Amino acid sequence: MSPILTQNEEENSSTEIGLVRVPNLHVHTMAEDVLYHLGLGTLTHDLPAMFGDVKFVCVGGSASRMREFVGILCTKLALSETVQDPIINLCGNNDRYSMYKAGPVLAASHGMGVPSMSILLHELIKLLHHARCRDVTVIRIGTSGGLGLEPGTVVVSRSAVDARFQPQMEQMVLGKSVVRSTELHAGLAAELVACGRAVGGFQTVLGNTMCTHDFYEGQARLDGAVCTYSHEEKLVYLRAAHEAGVCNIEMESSVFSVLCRLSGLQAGVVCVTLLDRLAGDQVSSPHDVLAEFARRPQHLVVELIRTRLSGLEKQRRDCAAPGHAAP
Ligand code: R2B
Ligand code: URA
Repeated sequence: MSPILTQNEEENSSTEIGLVRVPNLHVHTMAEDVLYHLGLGTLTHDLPAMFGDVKFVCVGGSASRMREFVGILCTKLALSETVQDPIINLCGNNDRYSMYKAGPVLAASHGMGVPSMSILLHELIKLLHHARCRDVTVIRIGTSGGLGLEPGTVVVSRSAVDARFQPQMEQMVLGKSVVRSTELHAGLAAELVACGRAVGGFQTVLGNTMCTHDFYEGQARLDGAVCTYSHEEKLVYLRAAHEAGVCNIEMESSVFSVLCRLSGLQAGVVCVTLLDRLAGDQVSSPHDVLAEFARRPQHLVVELIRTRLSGLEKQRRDCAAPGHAAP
């Protein structure tokens, strides 16, 4: 049975401009919301006080990379005063994910694959909603396999696509197939590309990102424990993906795009390529090379946040200037 909302609850649910939308009416009738995998809850934590000022959420696979990202943010954007030293993990008593905050930026790890990303995002979106955050931009920072690109190239995703190169994701809901769009925010993608070019030192390209449910057979690798196709068949598939506009392959962008779209969040995906999948399967570059590659999308996103924050600061100064008419 669908829950009946009072007019007040409906207004609270999503209609205020800029608030993060939770398009699940049941949530708005719950007396308490326990965000189990984040170790947080609406009755146990003051979410507006802890997270109400968040404007940017950056998510990436590993906890150590997201902690490193917050370190770079603090240095480059002078946000050190806004974080505890050492930087603490804000996920209470659950160690599935890690979350760090510096000023208006929240950084969280999402683990590997669609199910892990999905759980994090459901709870993160509700967290942003309960904290009454406004005008939030969400960016996935990650690694991927490239197609026909120099390793170390950064790909900004136009759209996440499925294994048939379609901008959609199929989810089973109550035993029925539901197909949802995985298009990403075009304006944000263009901004991210411009930031990559401004940072420089590496190539940044715009293209489609294929999201798979597996690293080995799902990504047409020959080096998994199980493989039922030939080298030629693998190449036919990867070349077809390339011709369909796929620039890179990873494992979370589809559900990331879907959930952010449905919650009205501006979302972007920025992944570095660790290897060219048309040339091989093994990720065999030395650790220091891979670590430097992994920092590239981080620097790009720091540049986006820097640009956006200085734009907001300018707006604030202009509004405060004598003679400025209130809108
Ligand atoms: C990129 O790298 C991981 C697999 O190695 C996966 O999380 C992804 O999307
Ligand atoms: N991550 C992936 O999902 N695939 C790769 O090939 C490399 C990193």
